[in-house]
Amino acid sequence: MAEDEAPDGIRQKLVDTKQRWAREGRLLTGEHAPPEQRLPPSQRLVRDWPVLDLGVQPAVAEETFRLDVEGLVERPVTLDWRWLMELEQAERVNDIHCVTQWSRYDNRWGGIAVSTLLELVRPKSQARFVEFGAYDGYTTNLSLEDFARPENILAHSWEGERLTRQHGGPLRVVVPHLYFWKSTKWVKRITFLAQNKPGFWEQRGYHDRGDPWMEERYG
Ligand SMILES: Nc1nc2c(c(=O)[nH]1)N[C@H]1C(S)=C(S)[C@@H](COP(=O)(O)O)O[C@H]1N2
Ligand SMILES: [Mo]
Repeated sequence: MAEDEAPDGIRQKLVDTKQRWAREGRLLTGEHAPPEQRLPPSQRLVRDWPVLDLGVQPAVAEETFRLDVEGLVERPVTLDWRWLMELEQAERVNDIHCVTQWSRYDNRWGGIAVSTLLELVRPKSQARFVEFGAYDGYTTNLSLEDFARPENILAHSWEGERLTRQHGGPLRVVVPHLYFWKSTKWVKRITFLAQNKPGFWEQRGYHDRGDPWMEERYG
């Protein structure tokens, strides 16, 4: 698949709309807010949990699930479900901020802390960026610094239950300090890189970093 080609089966109309928003700078107020302000600018609080994806929700059974962690690491691994469950289990409670302007407070995640994954694979000193791949063909990118934050988790559970397929189960990434498009559902691959590699939305006009308090929606 070519780098900027869309994955199969996605809802192109939905992608076109969001891409147009980026071009037009929709939803932007130009406000900034200090991180102490819990609700970032132009966000509204919701109590339900909206589902957002490209229109494909891949069914991945725990038995066939594999996560490849590769690239500039001392120890590349392919984690199967059993291995994941043998790693130290962690919990994190944090807020979600989606670029489509909803935020949701106090989500309790269970899974493997990103710090645990980093200890296992040991990124080489040249590794400065991370690219994520998913079972639906989605990709996104982070700096290693943003990925290594202590609140980040590879989540298999939410509020004590297994994460549902619609929210990215069996395993998703959760990076709460950035807009939620940076949090890959149905994660399949984590690649450590020396250079930045923009992902699906980043190639379509969305910001490279996506800090909600700086309103880094588009870029
Ligand atoms: N694999 C994959 N991950 C993804 C997406 C996607 O389409 N595919 N959408 C992103 C976007 S834009 C958002 S807002 C969140 C939505 O997660 P949720 O459906 O659990 O709320 O997932 C992010 N991760
Ligand atoms: Mo989103």
